[in-house]
Amino acid sequence: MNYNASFFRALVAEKLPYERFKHTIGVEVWARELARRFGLDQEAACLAALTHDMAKQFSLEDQVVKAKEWNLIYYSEDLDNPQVIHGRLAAYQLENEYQIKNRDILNAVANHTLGRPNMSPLEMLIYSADLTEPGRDFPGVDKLRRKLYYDLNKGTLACLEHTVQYLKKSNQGIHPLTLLTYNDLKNRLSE
Ligand code: DGI
Ligand code: FE
Ligand code: FE
Repeated sequence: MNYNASFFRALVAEKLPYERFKHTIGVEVWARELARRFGLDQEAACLAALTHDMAKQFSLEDQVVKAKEWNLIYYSEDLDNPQVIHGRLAAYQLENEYQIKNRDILNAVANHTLGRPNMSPLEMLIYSADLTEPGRDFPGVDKLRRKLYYDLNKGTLACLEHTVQYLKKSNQGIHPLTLLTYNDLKNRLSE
């Protein structure tokens, strides 16, 4: 079996609810365009985009069970809002069930929700494309898209700023990795 973009496109079409599938295709299209723009591997970007939310085929309860079984709980805060762990589950599946060996793809999928310090260009691209794909609609999303298209680093920092502000406003706990990622990127860009 050739586990390429076509394979995963068909897999998520079958396994994910329609709205989630539509979001996934939106991330694929936008991630490919950004990869082209910044001279990154377009095939890798598509594969990461297509698979980033594939663990959402499992119920949240099952996600927690699998995350414990596969040793993918890294912070006690992961369990405060278990919505944040599905990327790690998908990366684990890609590596262990589908023999995907490209570490950058695995990292981009694993870290697409919270980021991590020292993200690679592909990791930043998937993190940001997830938030700003064509189907997303929230105040300021066009500004984020423009920033991103102009500059991947600054655009990603703007995406993190947006996320931190949004979580604060809606009184949700900010995960330590979100803060670490935000501070890391801010420091790297001011050097
Ligand atoms: O899977 P998606 O819906 O496409 O988007 P996502 O993977 O970026 O986010 C999944 C969920 O995680 C979403 O409900 C927002 C939430 N989230 C992201 N960062 C944080 C967070 N929740 C908390 N409490 N703290 C965070 O830092
Ligand atoms: Fe996600
Ligand atoms: Fe997503």
